Amino acid sequence: MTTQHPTSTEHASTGAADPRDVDARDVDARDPGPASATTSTASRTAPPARTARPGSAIRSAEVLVTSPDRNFVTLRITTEDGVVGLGDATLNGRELSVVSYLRDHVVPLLVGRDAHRIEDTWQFLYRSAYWRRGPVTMAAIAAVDVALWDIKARYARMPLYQLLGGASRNGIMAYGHASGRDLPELFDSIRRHQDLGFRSIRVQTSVPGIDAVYGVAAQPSSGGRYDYEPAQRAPLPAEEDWDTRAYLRHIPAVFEAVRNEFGPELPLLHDGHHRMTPIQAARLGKDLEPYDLFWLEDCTPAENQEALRLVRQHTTTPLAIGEVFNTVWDYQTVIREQLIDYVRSAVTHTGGISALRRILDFAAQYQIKSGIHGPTDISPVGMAAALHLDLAIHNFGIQEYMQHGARTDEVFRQSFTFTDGFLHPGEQNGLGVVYDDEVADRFEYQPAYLPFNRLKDGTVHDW
Ligand code: EZ4
Ligand code: CO
Repeated sequence: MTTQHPTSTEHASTGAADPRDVDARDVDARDPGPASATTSTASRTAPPARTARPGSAIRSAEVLVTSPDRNFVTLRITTEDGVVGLGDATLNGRELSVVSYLRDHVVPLLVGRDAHRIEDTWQFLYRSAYWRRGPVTMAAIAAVDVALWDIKARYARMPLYQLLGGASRNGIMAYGHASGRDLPELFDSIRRHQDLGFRSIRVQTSVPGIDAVYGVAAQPSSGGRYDYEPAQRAPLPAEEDWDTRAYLRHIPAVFEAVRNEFGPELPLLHDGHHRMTPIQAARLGKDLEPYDLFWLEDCTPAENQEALRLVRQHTTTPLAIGEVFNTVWDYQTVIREQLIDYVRSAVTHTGGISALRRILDFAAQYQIKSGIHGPTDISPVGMAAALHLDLAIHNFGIQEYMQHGARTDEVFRQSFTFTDGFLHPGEQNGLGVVYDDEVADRFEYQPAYLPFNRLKDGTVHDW
């Protein structure tokens, strides 16, 4: 798979300035205004969404695939004015499905539409497909939605968060991923994250009796990256092990040791990654109460929202869920019944900024806060979208932040900052991300899979 960007060379940029903003600066002069928009609409048979403002009509939509440190799928939309917007469409381990959904079924619908009509385009893509929801569909819609928000903010010559209502805070508290095979490695990892500036830390460890487990990074001694990247470039998925009883015995002691070492203040998080039954999750939540977790994430498989009722009855450990959810419907029971404390959806996997904002506004009525998903499989474009939303919403909780590799940062030139544990999307117009085709083209798509789990007797288990 190669990238598709026929106009890439004319957009190539080497300096810090974004050439798309130069395009945007002249927009007012070319904008024909409402009168000519009416004329234009009347003179054509196409629906109004396609023709209302000729300058902001979508000229091209390109699906870009690159694999600097891992695979990323990006949608780039360009208007007749030459204003460019980016959207992240990366679905870890299933990347090419979204490429096809976009290229074969969505791009032909976009060309000629008015880029300003974000809500109309969202509803059109959601409803006209007839087949609703699902990670592939919603990642594709998210990419369009985010690219159109990027474009609108570039036309407005504002950072995107200004269009979402402006800043509700000065900075975005981020948590990092510490892990270790044993306590000394784990403590070392937590200290390294503190040195990087993180003030909140997710803790994952190996479990005695389990050979390979989710969330434990390659350690510096083994020469690998210090944070955790689960997808592996290989023709087949890696097999990991699971034993819930061993896990439930081990984890509380780990958190006791971490609290003793790092004191009561440090916010600590943990990811159960959908592996427990409701009663097992209830027990873990209870056992972890003395260690005052910021949250316990994905304690049960997320398809059954009602499972959280049982967990909730038994524990005051705050619960976070939703990284594999796609729409507000996946949250209906857990939000309305106040079964969770944090919404984990990514902008990228849940229909974009428009849709996640709706979910978070619904959550706000129940004092439920955001905890937007931010692993390395969310591209810098998806992360930027999350940061603009984080800054603007009132019910912000925390933002997950796994730093991307240096090659990824070369492909996606970004404006965000990370200072003393707080992220900020920066003040560039739009999302503040520029896609460098020349660098991206050096890294071809490589098949990669997430691992899966088997129990000791060979049974496939939730990963
Ligand atoms: O396993 O993003 O909370 N973070 C996570 C991630 C997910 C990956 C899957 O693509 O659970 O590490
Ligand atoms: Co998770």
